[in-house]
Amino acid sequence: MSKLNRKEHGRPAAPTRIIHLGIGNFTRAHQAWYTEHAEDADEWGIAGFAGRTTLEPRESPRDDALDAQEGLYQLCIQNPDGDKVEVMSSVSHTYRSHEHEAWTKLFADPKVAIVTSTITEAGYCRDNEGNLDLNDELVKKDIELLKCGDLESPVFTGPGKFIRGLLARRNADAGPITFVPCDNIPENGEMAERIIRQAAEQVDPSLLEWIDQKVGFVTTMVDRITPRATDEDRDRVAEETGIRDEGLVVTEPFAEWVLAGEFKAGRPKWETMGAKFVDDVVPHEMRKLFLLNGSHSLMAYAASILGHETVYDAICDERVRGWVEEWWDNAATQLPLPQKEIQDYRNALIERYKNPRIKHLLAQIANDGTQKLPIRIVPTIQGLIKDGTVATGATRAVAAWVLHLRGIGAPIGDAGADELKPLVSGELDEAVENVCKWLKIDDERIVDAVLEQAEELESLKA
Ligand code: CS2
Repeated sequence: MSKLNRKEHGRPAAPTRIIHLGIGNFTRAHQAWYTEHAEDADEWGIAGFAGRTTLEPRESPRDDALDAQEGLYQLCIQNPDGDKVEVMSSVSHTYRSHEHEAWTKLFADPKVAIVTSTITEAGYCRDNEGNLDLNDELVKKDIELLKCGDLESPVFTGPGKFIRGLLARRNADAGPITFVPCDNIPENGEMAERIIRQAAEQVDPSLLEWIDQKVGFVTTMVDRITPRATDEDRDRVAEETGIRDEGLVVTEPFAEWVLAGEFKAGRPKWETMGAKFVDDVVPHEMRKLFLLNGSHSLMAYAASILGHETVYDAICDERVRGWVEEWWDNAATQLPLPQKEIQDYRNALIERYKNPRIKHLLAQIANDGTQKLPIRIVPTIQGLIKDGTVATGATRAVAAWVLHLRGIGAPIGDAGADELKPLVSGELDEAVENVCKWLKIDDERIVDAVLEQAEELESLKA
């Protein structure tokens, strides 16, 4: 069985012009794939940094594999009728999260033009108001260190790393650069800008003026369903290609990328691969966040109570399908888009969910609900109650989440849930009230609907 290497399988590494923080499966299925096939791919290499915010460096077999394979990996696109496997070579180099020196050096390199990130909602270290969380111990630590002008010692948070990079870039007079966050967060460009500016203000206010002149922030909507690859996937693809790859990524055929904003130092021709550059990403973002991610979260909590394990199993159950359609009817009222476009997207989603070859675990989607519910589900509840309507498709997701927090359905994988556990341990009606309060929902009619649905869902437990 052969191993991946650039001489035999890929093209030579392109010069690094993009730094990516959070080089996980999603980026390798999405941004790296768009970059791989862009017309000017030979000019744009990605330096991929692991994004974990931990004090102890953590190694994973995937990181080792990518190092050994010179950044190459196989991308297996799972069409309903079979695999299409490609070797991806746009990641020119991979780094561990603790390779701080390499990070600083790359930021100081004038050739580098773009910083992309997928560090999840939590990685930007925001408080409940969406500002930089100045009470977070790691944020405090990073700020103290950077304040002293120390660009040598490690910093650990996303904002800390970005500021360290920008200080190094300013010191080197290396010119403009653009941040392109690729997380599922509404208006992620503005969000990153706010966080970076707030961090700069703490560390060195004179950096703000330099940021005004030199740093661009682009907002994006990203989409491609990317389940974690399993041993079974790795075995099957090894059989198909003769290459054993611990860094294998599996994904669906569909991909979408919509971007808005100014790239101050150039960018790859991603449009040649289908990326859309628009003036306003917000309607696209809301469409994806509510219809796709919202239905994902609903299924993750509600369908797992019925005993389903994957999105495919869930959507094939008529009862779950009905819940999803009801949620979509609610969410559609809040989208500033033509009904036809919404309906087409709903139809396409059903097809994507019904791809029998995508084993997308509900347990994977259920992670980090404290970050997801407030942006995926709650805005629709709040929007509809203004007209006196209780969005029962949306409240079901909240009801199922309350049960999830009480240990029913998919397991909890959410550091943020620690704060909620004591609030959900008593009687069900108290738990519902507390969770609604936490989600800033105070209308009695909504709280009652959540309780009723929680009781109903509990009775359906597999
Ligand atoms: C999912 C997303 O895990 C989740 O929360 O909803 O990862 C989803 O698969 C992607 O956003 C699809 O683009």
